[in-house]
Amino acid sequence: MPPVALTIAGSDPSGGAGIQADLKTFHQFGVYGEAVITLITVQNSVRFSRLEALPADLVRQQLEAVMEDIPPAALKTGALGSAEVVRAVAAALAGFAGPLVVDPVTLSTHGPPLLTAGAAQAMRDELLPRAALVTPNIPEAEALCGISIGTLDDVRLAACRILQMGPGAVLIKGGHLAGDAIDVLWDGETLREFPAVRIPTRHTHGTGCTYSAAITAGLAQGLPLINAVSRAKQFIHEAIRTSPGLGHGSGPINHHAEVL
Ligand code: PXL
Repeated sequence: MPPVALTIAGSDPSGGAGIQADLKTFHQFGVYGEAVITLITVQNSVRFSRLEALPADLVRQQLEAVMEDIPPAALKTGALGSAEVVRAVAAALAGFAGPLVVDPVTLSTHGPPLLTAGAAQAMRDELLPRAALVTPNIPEAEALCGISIGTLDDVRLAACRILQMGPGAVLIKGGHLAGDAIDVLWDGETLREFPAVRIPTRHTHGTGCTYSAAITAGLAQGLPLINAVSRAKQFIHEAIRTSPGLGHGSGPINHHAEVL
């Protein structure tokens, strides 16, 4: 039987981010993908014009249906939308023993917040403590720990602060800083840095979703966290480098990139 991974996230109809990116990434890694939808967006590579959060009980029922029949080996959360959905997900996951990757998505590149302020608090309180890994980008790390991040030293400090919120490990992605994209992984014992040469491109839509999905796929396959992150980092670099050039704005990355 194939390894199974689940994403709990929002829909991006343009296919670059959210549920669509997660499923394509699971598939590319040879993992059977499941998807619980939390919210629906109206967007493309140029505009983001609407966001509808689904009722929390609808999210909970989707999750229960998946869990009682084909429970995943690993799962990730993406955009959750409301505090009610965050709480419903946390409650429904109470009996889940596998690794949970939390992508603390708060903002899309353009458009409204994908998480309300109350939902951000609920995520910190109820989801982060049970996460094996949390994967903020720089603005998300700043929002989580209240530190303004301008240097790699700031990133390391923020990683320490975020780890104190209870996850097993934190991966802060450096793509929003100047220079090379250096990601910092801290698990309380070992600090690992994953550098990659910056690729000059506007086609980076869905990078965060795809990255955390690639890590989740690796965990579903039984890879140690550090190996799952390292392989996902290579994949995401290659996916950005070979973006298909679709769309009139910030287009998608290449979900068909080679998995090493
Ligand atoms: O990349 C963050 C993200 C997550 N989930 C959905 C999105 C986006 C960004 O656009 O649309 C549904």
